[in-house]
Amino acid sequence: MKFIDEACISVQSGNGGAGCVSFRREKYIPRGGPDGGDGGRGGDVVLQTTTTKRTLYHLQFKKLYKSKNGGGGSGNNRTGKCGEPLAIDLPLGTLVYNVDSETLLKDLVDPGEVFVVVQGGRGGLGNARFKSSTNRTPRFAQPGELGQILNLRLELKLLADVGLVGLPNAGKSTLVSAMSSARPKIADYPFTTLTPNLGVVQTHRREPFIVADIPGLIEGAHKGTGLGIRFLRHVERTRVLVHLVDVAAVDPDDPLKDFHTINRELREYSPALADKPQLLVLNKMDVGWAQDAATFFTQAYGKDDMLKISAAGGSGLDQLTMVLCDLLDRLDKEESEEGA
Ligand SMILES: Nc1nc2c(ncn2[C@@H]2O[C@H](COP(=O)(O)OP(=O)(O)OP(=O)(O)O)[C@@H](O)[C@H]2O)c(=O)[nH]1
Ligand SMILES: [Mg+2]
Repeated sequence: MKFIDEACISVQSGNGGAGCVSFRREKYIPRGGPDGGDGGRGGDVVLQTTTTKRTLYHLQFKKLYKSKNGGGGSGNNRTGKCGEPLAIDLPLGTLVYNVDSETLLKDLVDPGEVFVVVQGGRGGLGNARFKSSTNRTPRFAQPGELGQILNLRLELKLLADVGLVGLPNAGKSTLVSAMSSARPKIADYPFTTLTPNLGVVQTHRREPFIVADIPGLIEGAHKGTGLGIRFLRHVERTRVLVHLVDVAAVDPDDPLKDFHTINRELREYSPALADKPQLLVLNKMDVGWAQDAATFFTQAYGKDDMLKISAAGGSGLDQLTMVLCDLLDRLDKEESEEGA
């Protein structure tokens, strides 16, 4: 299935049903008075989150989503039927914008969240409601209120705890597949990953956390080179970035080149993204010249606060998981203290 993270749709709520003009007609009850019932309410259009959808692909085929109109009132004071609401399923992390006013209407982040995006029109009042001492036989009723139309732009920003960034081929997908049960495509060429993948990491230390693997970034990504920019927004909401550096590709003459390229692209895209807590991880420590390359890197970097792993060989992964757990625990604590 295609990974679609933007969709434009229109939603229209149902019209309210018309109120009814009717008079009670029964044998032996002459001039029984007005008994026209009210119209039923039109159906709402609701947006609801579901964990079974991961993209906005299912919204590509239809543009207008309309709920049912309310039924008209009828004699004997019968109220019309309410129009059925229409529910649209959306993945977690969907932002809902009003296209015309360019305002954010809702950010759907919780599982099972329900948002009434347009309310159905109210039903019109039947003539029984207009009976008064001065008008005992009202011959009019209200029409139903019309439903509303809204043009929406839906934008998906994945919700993950950890975002993986790095050059193409750094081993991001290998790492996600080693840490979680996700099985993204892995291959020895750049741009293997074309769309983001999420993996759930199970640990005994804390509740599971989610890692997002996005396509590799290259120089000029913020200007649209490569694929990365389209997907950077999917790590915008992560709490921690893991910056994966391919140690096998470290250039002895300029060991920090790749590292700086990625950080520059992050900053150009969004300073907030660049300022996120970042964990530096050297990958492919199993290759022959990895130790030397790592030494070049550390010397140029000036400190040794990084992890060294082999995503393919499995070494250092337990430690990486532990460090991420600690970091997420710390952020949880900080957030709860700020909220208190
Ligand atoms: N020797 C070695 N090779 C690795 C390691 N991790 C990944 N690779 C290899 O590096 C290549 C690229 O791995 P991917 O996981 O596809 O890299 P990626 O960062 O997801 O690449 P893109 O999706 O193109 O951005 C594959 O051939 C992997 O087998 C490692 O720890 N050691
Ligand atoms: Mg990949």
